Amino acid sequence: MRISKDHIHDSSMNELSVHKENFDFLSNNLSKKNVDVKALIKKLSDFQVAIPSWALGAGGTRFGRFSFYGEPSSLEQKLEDVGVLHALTQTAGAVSLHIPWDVPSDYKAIKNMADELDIKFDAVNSNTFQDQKNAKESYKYGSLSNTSVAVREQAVAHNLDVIKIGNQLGSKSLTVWLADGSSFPGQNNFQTALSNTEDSLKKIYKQLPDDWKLLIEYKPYEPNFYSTVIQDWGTSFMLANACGEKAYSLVDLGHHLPNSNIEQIVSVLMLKGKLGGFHFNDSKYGDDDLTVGSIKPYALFLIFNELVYGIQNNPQNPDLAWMIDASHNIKDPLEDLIQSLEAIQEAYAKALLIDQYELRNAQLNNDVVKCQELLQDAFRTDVRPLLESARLQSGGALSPIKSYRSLDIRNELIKERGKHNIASGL
Ligand code: LRH
Ligand code: MN
Ligand code: MN
Repeated sequence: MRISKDHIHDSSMNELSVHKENFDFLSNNLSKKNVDVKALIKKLSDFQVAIPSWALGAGGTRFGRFSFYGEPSSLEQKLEDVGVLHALTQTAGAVSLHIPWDVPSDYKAIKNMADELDIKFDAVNSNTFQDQKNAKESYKYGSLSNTSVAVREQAVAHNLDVIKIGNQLGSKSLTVWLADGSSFPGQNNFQTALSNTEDSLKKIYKQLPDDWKLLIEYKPYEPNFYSTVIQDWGTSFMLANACGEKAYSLVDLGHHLPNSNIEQIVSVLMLKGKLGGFHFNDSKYGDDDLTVGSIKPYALFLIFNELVYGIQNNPQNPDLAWMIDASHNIKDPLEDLIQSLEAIQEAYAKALLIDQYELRNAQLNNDVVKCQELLQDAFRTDVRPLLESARLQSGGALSPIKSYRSLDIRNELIKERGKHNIASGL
């Protein structure tokens, strides 16, 4: 499924004059506040977020999955879907693969296809939370932390395979998320589990190409409900330090206990030069993987405030791998991802509007009210005309959701791919 630039352009024509009015109004106001609107739009256009291959089909829970049909059933079709997202939004210029869910059969063909669609291969993800077909050892009681040497060796070998696969595609980082932990008190020796994990990670790290990063993702619980080996940013930070300078922490927004101050975690990790990647989603209770910005948009804005500050002030921290890690089963997955991309750009744009100089002064003067005013003034600004303009300038749609619907993309996909339903296997 390819959408032409002309089709996208035509689908945006209806609302062009309204956009122009809104844009002029906003950019006049911002210019009065000395905001460089052009530079801001350029930053928005440059900000690309990777789409996880696993979010393109209908997600779900262990209680059920509902399909929207026309879902991708091969890596090629997943790339096509990312191509659709990127063509409409101009902000989804990368894909993140999960191995072994997405092993390419023809590397050259896949790379060519990605090049044509202007899509890069972001971090590759290993999977030692499921047993693989014909695997000798089981991960039922853990992978890199397992008490069995044979299981640990198998899990290390899998991660090395993932690096090899990623290398052939041009990926530059490996994300490791472990489900390892225990479900009942006494089941595990915490110290042994952590030491085994550190040893295993070091073995993987040793084989990491020089220009790669190892991203260590943490999560407090699930699927284990009593303890998780890499439970929080501190553990991930400790392991990253133990591995070496190419190892970093990865923050997934849904992987925190309720009310955690994620923006502070982001800030501390950037100060220490150890924030390597980001998984965006939103949540009400746990790792809900809901659409970005659908529940706590102000928290997302505060996180972006720290990211913007860190990008500007922490040269010790490398460029970040941005990725969405959200999927649900009651929305068309492509519409869901468009909404997430929009929410990310919106929070980023608002954070860029914060007058950092004024904020710094207000902080130094302990002017608490002014500090809050500065943040909330930026947050309350309707920045959508800036996002629209960034998209239009790059050949994207004024309103990606409206264009997606008016171009009838889901039905086109169903026509091409049939009513094959990967959710139920029908
Ligand atoms: C774990 C996680 C991790 C996995 C993905 C499928 O909850 O966030 O990033 O790779 O979900
Ligand atoms: Mn994640
Ligand atoms: Mn998760």
